[in-house]
Amino acid sequence: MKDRRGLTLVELVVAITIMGLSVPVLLTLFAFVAKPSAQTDSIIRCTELAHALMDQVTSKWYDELTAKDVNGDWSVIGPDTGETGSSLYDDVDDYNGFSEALTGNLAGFTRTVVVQYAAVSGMVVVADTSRTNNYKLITVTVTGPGGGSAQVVNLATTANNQQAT
Ligand SMILES: [Ca+2]
Repeated sequence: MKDRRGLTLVELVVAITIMGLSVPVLLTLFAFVAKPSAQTDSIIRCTELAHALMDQVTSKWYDELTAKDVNGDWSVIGPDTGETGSSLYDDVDDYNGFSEALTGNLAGFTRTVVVQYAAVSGMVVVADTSRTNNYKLITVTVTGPGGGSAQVVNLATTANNQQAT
């Protein structure tokens, strides 16, 4: 015959005590598991924001000059005269030193850009101060809340001067 009696008070107190002790441990474990997920989300968002800015930068001309000057140089890296904001930038190196802290639902994300002339030798790209090079190395870095960050690197060439602004 089956025993159909319920829990005794002692059994109930023991069960509540065990649950009381285990719930904080489970919550701590959940927070430990959830944290990498939040960081992963932040990294994904950083990567999206970096690519979006890189697309904006590489949509511009290779250089302010349409051809090298009489010395065989392209223009100096950085915004040109009168280009006081990114809405006025018309070539990729104007973005060198660009930095913005995003607002609204993207508050906490910061994007920065470094542009430098580069030399290409085989499969190796290195920064180079010579303005005669036909390559500019663009590095977009995004940091976000929760420890996320992403960096996207691209190489602009004189082919960018074939694009419309
Ligand atoms: Ca410019």
